[in-house]
Amino acid sequence: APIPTRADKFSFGLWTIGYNGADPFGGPTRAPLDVVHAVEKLAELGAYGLTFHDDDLFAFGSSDAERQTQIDRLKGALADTGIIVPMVTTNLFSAPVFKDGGFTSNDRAVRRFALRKVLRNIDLAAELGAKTFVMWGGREGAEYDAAKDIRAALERYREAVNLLGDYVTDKGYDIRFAIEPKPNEPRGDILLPTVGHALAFIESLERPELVGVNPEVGHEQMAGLNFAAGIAQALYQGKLYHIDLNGQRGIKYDQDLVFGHGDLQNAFALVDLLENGGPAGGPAYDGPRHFDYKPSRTEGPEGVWESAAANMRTYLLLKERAAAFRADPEVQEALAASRVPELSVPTLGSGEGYAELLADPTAFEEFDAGAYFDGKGFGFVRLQQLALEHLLGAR
Ligand code: GLT
Ligand code: MN
Ligand code: MN
Ligand code: MN
Repeated sequence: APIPTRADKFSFGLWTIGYNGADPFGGPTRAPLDVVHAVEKLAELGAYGLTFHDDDLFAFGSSDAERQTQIDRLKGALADTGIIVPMVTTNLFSAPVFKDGGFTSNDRAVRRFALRKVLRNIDLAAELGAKTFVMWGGREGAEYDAAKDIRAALERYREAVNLLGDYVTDKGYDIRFAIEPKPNEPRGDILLPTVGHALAFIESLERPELVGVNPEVGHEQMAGLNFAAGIAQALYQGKLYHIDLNGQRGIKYDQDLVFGHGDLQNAFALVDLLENGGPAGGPAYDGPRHFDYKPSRTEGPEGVWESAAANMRTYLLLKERAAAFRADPEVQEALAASRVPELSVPTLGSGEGYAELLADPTAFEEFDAGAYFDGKGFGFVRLQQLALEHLLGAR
C-alpha cells in the first residue's frame, strides 16, 4: 500500500482536522485541536503542509499578544517538523459582523473592516512563506433578489481584489490569489458560484495574472457539474493555482467527505488528469494536493487522524490505478479506436482559412454524411469500462 511522503505535497486546512463536529442542528462532538499537535500529527502521517484562516489559529478578537503567541507556537512546530504553510486564507464568514458578506456587504464599514482583516493576514501569509492566498467568499451573496444589487456587489468584489493585488505588488510579496467558488451555503446564493463564473470575473481584474481559482470537488458537484472537467478548463486557462480535494454525494448540502468517498469515478478521472494529463504525460499540476474535508461528526479523535490518512491513501491508490490505466496497451488501443488523440489535430490545415475551407469540396459538397457515419460508433463505453476495471483493481 502506498505511503504518503513530503514529495506528494499533501496539505490540510487547520479547520479540517480541527472541525469539532458542530452543525446547524447540534453542538460539538470533539474537543478543540491544538495547532502544535495538529502539525505534529500531520508530519507523522506524511503530509507536507498546513493551511489556515487567521481565526483558526487565534480566535476572532484576540489581542495582539494572544495573536503573536499562537503565531510563535505555530512557527515552533513548523521548525520542529519541517511542515510548511503553502497557503493561507482569511475568515470573512464566522464573525456575526460578516452575515451579509465581507468584500460585498451592503454595509460599507464592514467592507473596509474586511479589507483590513485580509491585508493583515496577507502580511502573515508572506511572513510564513505561503505562495497562495485563498479567497472563499462564503458570505458574499444573498437570500433575496431585491436585497443585493449583484452588479454593484461584483464591482465591490473587483475593487477589493484589485486593492489586494496592488498591496502584494507594492510589498513585493511572492503571493498569488485563488478564488474558491461555491454555489450556495451559507448564503442562499453565493457570488462567483462556479469555476466558470470565477474565471470570467478574473479577466475583469486589473492584474488577472495574480488571480486564479481554488476549485473544491464538492462545491462544483453541489452545482451538478463535472469536477474533473472543470479542473481541465482551469488548467487550460492557466488558472489552477490551488485545489480543494474532498468527497460529495450528489446535489445536496456541502458534505466535505474524505476524498474519494463521493463520486469515485470522477475522483479517478481527476487524479488521472492531475498526475498524467501534462503535455508529456506527466503531472498537469504541481501545486499542493490540499484536502478540505471534515472528519465526520460521528468520529472521535482517533477517527480524525484515520480520516486524514484516508484522504492521502485514497489519492495515492487512485494515482497507482491511473498509472496502470495509462500503461495498459489495451487502453492505448481503445483510446486510439475512440479517436481521442485525433481531437488534438487542428480542424483546419496549416495556412488554411475559411476561403480554403469553402474551396474544399471534400469537406462539404462531396461529403456524404449518411454514408460516412454508416452506424459506426466511437467505442466510448468500452473505454469507460476499461477505466472502471482499472479503478476496481480488476486489471
Ligand atoms: C470553509 C469552506 C471551505 C473553504 C475554506 C476557506 S473555509 O470551511 O467551507 O470550502 O475552502 O476559506
Ligand atoms: Mn466544502
Ligand atoms: Mn468546507
Ligand atoms: Mn474549500
